Amino acid sequence: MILLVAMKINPGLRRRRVFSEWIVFCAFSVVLAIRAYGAPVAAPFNVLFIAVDDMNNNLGCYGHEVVQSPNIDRLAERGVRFDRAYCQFPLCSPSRTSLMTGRRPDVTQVYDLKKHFRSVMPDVVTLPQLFMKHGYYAARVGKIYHYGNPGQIGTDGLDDLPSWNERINPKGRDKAEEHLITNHTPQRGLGSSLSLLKAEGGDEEQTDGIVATETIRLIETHRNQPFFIAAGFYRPHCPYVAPKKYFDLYPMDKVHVPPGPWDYLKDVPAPALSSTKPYPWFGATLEQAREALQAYWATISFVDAQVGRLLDALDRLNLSEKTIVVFWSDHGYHVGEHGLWMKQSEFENSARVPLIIAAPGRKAKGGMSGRTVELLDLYPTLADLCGLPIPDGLDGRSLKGILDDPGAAWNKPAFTQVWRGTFPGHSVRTERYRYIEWDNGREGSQLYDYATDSEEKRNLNNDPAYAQVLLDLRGMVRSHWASEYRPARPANARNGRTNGGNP
Ligand SMILES: [Ca+2]
Repeated sequence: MILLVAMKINPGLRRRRVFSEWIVFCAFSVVLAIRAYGAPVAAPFNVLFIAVDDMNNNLGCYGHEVVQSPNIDRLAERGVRFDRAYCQFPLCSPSRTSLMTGRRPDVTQVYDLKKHFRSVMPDVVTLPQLFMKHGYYAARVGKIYHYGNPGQIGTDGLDDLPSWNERINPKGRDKAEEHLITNHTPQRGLGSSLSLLKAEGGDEEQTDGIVATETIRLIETHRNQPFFIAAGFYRPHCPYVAPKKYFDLYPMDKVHVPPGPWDYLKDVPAPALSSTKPYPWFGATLEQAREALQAYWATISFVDAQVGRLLDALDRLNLSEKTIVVFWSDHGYHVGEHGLWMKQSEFENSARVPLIIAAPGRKAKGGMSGRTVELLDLYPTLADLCGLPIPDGLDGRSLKGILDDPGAAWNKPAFTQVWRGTFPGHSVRTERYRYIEWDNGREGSQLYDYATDSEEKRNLNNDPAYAQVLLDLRGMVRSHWASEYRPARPANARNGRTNGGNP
């Protein structure tokens, strides 16, 4: 108004001068507003935190030629797909605890499926708890912390009450129809079996369909306040139960399990393979293993469809530009490689996880990063992206720079550990190599060069050409675990049981 009056009084005033005076006027007004009302605050981002259980990288966006995952692929197009993302311990509870507290397993001392981190760290502030402390609504639907799967579906599992404002435990017809499941490994319980069901009925009757439905309901209800909402899916964890139509995506002539022989494994120390007993594939036949793989892929596509429902809901509610979406699996999953099935190995297919972050406002869209990142990096990353203070004591590092430039400099390798009864297995992954040692080397070691051996068929630990590489990597493992990450002895070390259960 003032400028319009000025132009009327002096029609010859130059346009540039009007513009500069307008800028001064706006700046002055902002200063007055700040003095009157305090600093302006940008609308905070929401977080949609999507967890899947036991999903490996058999996904379209990771280059798999058979598996159909159009919705997870769609999410990857919106953000960054991490090609070398690793869990800290390839078992449910230790991995999820590490991620949710931002601490390594030797800090949380959770190595099994029973111990709760609050018994060791009673006052630790978990990731959703941090968001709650800063005014967010935090809720989970389904499995975020450990949860016996399928045994504890419908309960709170090994949850952490201080982490949430609200929590929902779906239970679908898959629980009521467990008696219909075919178990190819009848000596094993459903939670660690090669078992499957081509289910009748629609997606929304299944537990994971209800996870999506309830998550969407929470988003709708809380869309006008900052939220951290976690959707924890139970599949593709066994038993591999999905509606029939998802099995039809994978005709058996497309389903192939590595048939062996595994002569190259004579150079591998025994603990490297002891996660699968009886060996191979828990004693299933080749045909049974193929059926299990078909079913595993069917459950991936089923979960993918539920992820699509969540993304559609964000679009419908105009929340996609205000909501950071994270997609992660708690660890990888063997489907026959090296004769192994499931997790708890230190090979790539057990330690590696799918990880996608789509963050509005970051520059990289549809990019792939080859940097070695860890699930425990998620805690500082989400705090950083949302402008929350990052607590002291976290072991991860923010990935924000990689979300702008997937090739950004990065010098942090990924560390993964397991237990074998009375001794640990420690490993480090760089962008080219993995080194593993069992009981600090007393039970053997492994070295792989992924530039020349992507399938881990040549253990190079005795190859003179790699002597210096081995020394360097061994030094990284030993310095990492020599000080603050000195391993505690797991409670079950005495009886030698670290496998099995319902991870
Ligand atoms: Ca798991």
